[in-house]
Amino acid sequence: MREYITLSEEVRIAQEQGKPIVALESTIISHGMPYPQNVQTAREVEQIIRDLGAVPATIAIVDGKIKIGLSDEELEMFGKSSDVAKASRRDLAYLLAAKKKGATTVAATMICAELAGIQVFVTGGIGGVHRGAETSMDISADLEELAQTNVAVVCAGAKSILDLGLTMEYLETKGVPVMGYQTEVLPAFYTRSSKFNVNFRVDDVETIASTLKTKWDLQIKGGAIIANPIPEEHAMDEAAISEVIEKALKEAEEQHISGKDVTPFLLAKVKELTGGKSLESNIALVKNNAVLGAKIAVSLHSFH
Ligand code: PSU
Ligand code: MN
Repeated sequence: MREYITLSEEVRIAQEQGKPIVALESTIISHGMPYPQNVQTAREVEQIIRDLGAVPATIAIVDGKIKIGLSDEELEMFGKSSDVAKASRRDLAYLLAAKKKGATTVAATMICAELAGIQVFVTGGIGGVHRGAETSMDISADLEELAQTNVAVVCAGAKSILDLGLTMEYLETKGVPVMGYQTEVLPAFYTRSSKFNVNFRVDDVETIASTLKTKWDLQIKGGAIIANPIPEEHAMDEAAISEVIEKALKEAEEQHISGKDVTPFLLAKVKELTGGKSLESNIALVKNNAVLGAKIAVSLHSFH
């Protein structure tokens, strides 16, 4: 196992000293935001985590290794390169064996984090059940991963490019708890609310951490979602974002986009149609999630 994993110096020392570590994904850098904002955001998110007493570990596939913690040069490379594959569960083994570059999705980052003994992972939004999945069968591997891999995912909910109701049903079937941080309703990434409720409203970090500890103590396998609404001042107008998403979905259908290209296509369209506003929101919500994730990691760590 160890032969496939390379820890950065910072992460290696953190593990030796028994410090709390927070995993971060790389698809958000390579496929989620434009350069240079992607690299700048990645660095700022890492610093937020350090300032709160945890250690960041951005995860990616390079040179036949799972890198847990990226150097400045690697971050820059992932932010700039156009030849980085989107790496989900099914892609990991091949990308490692073929020594190709891979930016890990939520599913793949969870796998790698668990291998490295990291329990908390911060991102923007998760994949889910796509609209029309009853015929397309397009359901993100992120959901199945949440069902089986013991990593908590802090996110701002899921974008309404997905069917949020079906996504919640799927998570319920798989026994994945969705906790809302200081909210009863499932946030929808760019907006603070949706038509759906979370399973549990939790107002304090300690209860989130002790819920995770209890779940894993009981060996109830799988992760958990901690849904953290975007800060009010950065939220987008609900009607405006819905219109953009409808347009993006229509274009995806017209162009017969399928498979792993669906999510990146929709994300790129939404960005194109909203201009800078959605990028600004995206950056703000990831930073907000980093604050919460670092606090959860520190709290969870205090039980050890
Ligand atoms: N949703 C977002 N931003 C993202 C993604 C999803 O709002 O960057 C990325 C994440 O890496 C997620 C992946 O794990 O897309 C899901 O892709 P798919 O639907 O193909 O599983
Ligand atoms: Mn898909």
